[in-house]
Amino acid sequence: MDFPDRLHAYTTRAETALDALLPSATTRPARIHEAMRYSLQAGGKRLRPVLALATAELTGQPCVDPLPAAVALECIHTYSLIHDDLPCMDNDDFRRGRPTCHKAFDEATALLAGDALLTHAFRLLATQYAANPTLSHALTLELSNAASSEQLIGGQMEDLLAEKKSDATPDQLEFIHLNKTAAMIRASLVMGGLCAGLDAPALDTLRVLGRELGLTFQIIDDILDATADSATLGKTAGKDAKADKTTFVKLHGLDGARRHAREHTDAALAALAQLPGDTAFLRQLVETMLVRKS
Ligand code: GRG
Repeated sequence: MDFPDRLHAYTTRAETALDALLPSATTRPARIHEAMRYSLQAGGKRLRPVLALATAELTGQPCVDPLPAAVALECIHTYSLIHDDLPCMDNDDFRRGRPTCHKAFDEATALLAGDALLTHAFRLLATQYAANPTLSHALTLELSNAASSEQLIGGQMEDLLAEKKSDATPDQLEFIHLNKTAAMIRASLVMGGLCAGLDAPALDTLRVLGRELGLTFQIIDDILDATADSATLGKTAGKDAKADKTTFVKLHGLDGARRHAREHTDAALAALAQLPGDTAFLRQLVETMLVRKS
C-alpha cells in the first residue's frame, strides 16, 4: 500500500473504533453522549491515532490491539480542544469546520463533554487491556503523564500566562510547545510502541521522535496561523485580542521558523532511522508534517 492509502486505512480504522468504543448517542443522558460524539466525530486529522497505529505495526502485526489506545488518545486530544475553545480560554466559535461544542450545545454541556472524554480515555485503558495488566498500567502511565499538569495542562497554563504579555522568551515558548503539543504526539508514538512490544531503547527513541515531530508540528501551526487570513481562521473577537501574543514566527520570523521546522524534521528523521522494522510510512508522515497546509 502506498502512503495515501495507508494513511486513509489507519484513519478509517481509527474512526470506526471511535464510533464503536464510545457510549452510543442514545445512552442516558443522551445530551452528554451527543456532545461527546459531536466533537469527537467532527473529523480532524486523527494524527495521534494514526501515529499510534502505525508505530504499533513497525515490526509486523502488534502483540495486542492498539485501537483502544488510539481512541483514548483522540478522546484526550478532543477534550483539550473542547476546553481550549471555551469562552474562558480561547473563545473560539469554530473547530474542525463546524461550530465549537459550546456553540452547538452550551458551555456547561461542553465542559462536561470534555470531562467525560478525559475520563472515558482512562476507562478504555483499564477495560480494554484488562487481560494484560502490565500493558494497561504502562499505557495509563504514559497517557496520564502526557495529559498531566506538568505536560498538556501545564503547557496550556503557561500559554494562558504568556497571552498576557507580548515578550515571552524562547525558553517559555519551547516549554509551551513541548508540553501543549509535543507531549501528546510523543505519547501516541510510545503507546503504539508499547502495543508492539518494543524494548526500552526503542521506546526512548520514540520519545525523541515525538519531541522533534511535536516541535515541527507546532512551528508549522504557528506559520499557518501567521500566513492565514482572518476569514480563513474564522476567529472570534476574543481571539483577535490575543494578536500581541508571542509566537514562534514573531520570535524567529517566517524564514527562521521554516528553518527551525526543517531542523526538527531532520532530527525526527534521524531518530526514525534508529528504529527497528519498516519505518517508511512514519518517515513519509514526518515529511508530510513539514509541508502540511492544515
Ligand atoms: C485545555 C488542557 C487543555 C489544553 C488545550 C490542544 C490545546 C491544549 C489547545 C488547542 C490549541 C493549539 C494550537 C494547540 C496546540 C496543539 C495543536 C496544534 C492542536 C490541534 O491539533 P490538530 O491540528 O487538530 O491535530 P485536529 O482537529 O486535526 O485533530
